[in-house]
Amino acid sequence: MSSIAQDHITHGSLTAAEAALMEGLLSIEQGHLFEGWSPPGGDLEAKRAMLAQLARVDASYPGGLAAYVTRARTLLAASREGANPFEGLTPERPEAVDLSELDARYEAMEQRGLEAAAGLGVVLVAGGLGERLGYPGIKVDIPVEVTEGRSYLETYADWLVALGRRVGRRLPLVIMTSGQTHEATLASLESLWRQADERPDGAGLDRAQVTVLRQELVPALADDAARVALDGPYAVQLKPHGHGDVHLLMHTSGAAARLGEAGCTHLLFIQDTNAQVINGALAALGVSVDSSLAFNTVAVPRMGGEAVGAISRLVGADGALTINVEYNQLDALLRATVDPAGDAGDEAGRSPFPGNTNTLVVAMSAYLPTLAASEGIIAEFVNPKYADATRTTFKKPTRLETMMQDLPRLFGAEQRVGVTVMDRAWSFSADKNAVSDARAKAAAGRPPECAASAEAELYQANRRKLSRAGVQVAADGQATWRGVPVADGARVVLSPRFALTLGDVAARVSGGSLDAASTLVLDGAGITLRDVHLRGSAGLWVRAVDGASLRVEGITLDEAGFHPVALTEEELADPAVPDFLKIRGYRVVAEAPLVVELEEPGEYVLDAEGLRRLG
Ligand code: UGB
Repeated sequence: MSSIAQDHITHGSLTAAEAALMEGLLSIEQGHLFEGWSPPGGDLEAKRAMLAQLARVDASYPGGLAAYVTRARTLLAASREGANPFEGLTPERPEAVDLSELDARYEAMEQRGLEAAAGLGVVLVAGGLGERLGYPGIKVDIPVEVTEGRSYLETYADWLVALGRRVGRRLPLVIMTSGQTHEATLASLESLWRQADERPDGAGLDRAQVTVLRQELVPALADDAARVALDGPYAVQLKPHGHGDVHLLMHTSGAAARLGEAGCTHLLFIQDTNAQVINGALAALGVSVDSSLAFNTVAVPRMGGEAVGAISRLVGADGALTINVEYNQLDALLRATVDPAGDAGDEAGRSPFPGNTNTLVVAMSAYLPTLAASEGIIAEFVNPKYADATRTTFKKPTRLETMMQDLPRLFGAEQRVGVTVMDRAWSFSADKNAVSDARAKAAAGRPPECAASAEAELYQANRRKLSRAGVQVAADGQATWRGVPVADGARVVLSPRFALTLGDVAARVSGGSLDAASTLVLDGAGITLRDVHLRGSAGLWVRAVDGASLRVEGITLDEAGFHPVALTEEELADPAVPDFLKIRGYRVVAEAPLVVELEEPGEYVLDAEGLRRLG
């Protein structure tokens, strides 16, 4: 029993709750936390702050610090022994539904998803900071593209609102933040709600449909005995617990239960910087419904060695489990089982395993009982960096971590786990890397996953939608921004208000052509285009409130509309230039685009005679 702690407990300067917390900590061999304390009565404020920090963690973790430390000891013991979590399991390529082609089957799944969308809720994990991205703000605030400038959060909100209006139900959005992203995320939501209040058609995000859950940090562990790491004499070190916290919070906050009671049948889990998710989400939901999947991962072709999880079917003596094997574990697993070359991929560098995008469709019928049984603690793991071969001391403190995609580890055999493979640029193009890392990845033949590639692939996916609808779209070229090669072509922004499915695009656009340097922005449910030709760098920008129908037909534009301009070295070094431009290396300059903004419901036409109101 630590005498310093005991002196404080008996001294009487601490409250009963503080003394009880200390007793509890002593009972799980954490007395070292108080060895650096001054004698009772001194530094009372600092001591109370440390106890408050510990009390907050104790309250936010099911079973409190005792449960955390006990679990940590078990996991650290297994890790020290070098236990292989995949012992006895052999990875195989998983069965998957292949929706790589935007064909009739894809459209059927999309329609199936639309039919089920009234039961959909979206869960956005946005607690991560953009260390790798080197971006000063929160990632959801980054504009996905700089033609119209919608951010990731605005893009997700636009999609959810448009889908809700289509299916006649306000769809719920749950956002997980962390201490590092919470306040800024709330501020951005306030801005979205103000935008909604100003819209005459009410087509905006409503406060009532959003739940914000803030993930707490967990104690860092200094050594193999799971002693909590100190940060000076009066503070403990805390670290992120990982995005698997989303399940803990969905459970402990009651949000999952409330969504179930409100009629949610499926949850779509999405990451902070993957705007392409809205292209494939309905088709993925359709697959989940069509195949009665408890858990469905949207996956993409993966390159060997890529920092993307590999969806594998792990086969063992007592059955098989389709699960994500994280990129830092796959190589060892493959070498130990089926492939001495590890995660090298085939002669073209392709991995046999689909790549995890962390776009997950989870059926509430499986989710709710799993949360109840696990209290939301999903498959925690520990990954210490050992200081030496004894594997008892660490180079730096470690912590328990959990990943959202490990949920199926807790499923029973009756819960079907599936994978839906989609074309990569269509469904997944994240903004995760700073320009320097993106250049290196591109040079190594891997997706750069940066702001410029995310924007380029948003346009590319939209060009595909128009091309499928019969528009003559100039072939993709290539551009290079700050040394990162990206697809180049007409900059097309189709808001979710304009189209939610491939069928919507085909119903609203026919004929026409887009030159490679042209720009087209369509934002409104009542817009249709017929035989519209954009020549050269012409630009057409149409925004129409719900209730305003506009037929654009038989026009050819060849005025200089928009064009991208690379940032100069001076601009890249200029603090006045916004970071969201620097991380992509260019801005889009509007010269003389044809802009049509309809804020009054009614019937309009724009043709060779110009813009007219018909009714
Ligand atoms: N996130 C949180 O909300 N809280 C946290 O504590 C941590 C993260 P990263 P990661 O897309 O290619 C994932 O850091 O975890 C949010 C998959 O595991 O961007 O390294 C964060 O805000 C991997 O299999 O990615 O790798 C972000 O929205 C692969 O799919 C999300 O969680 C990889 O993503 C992901 O966090 C990928």
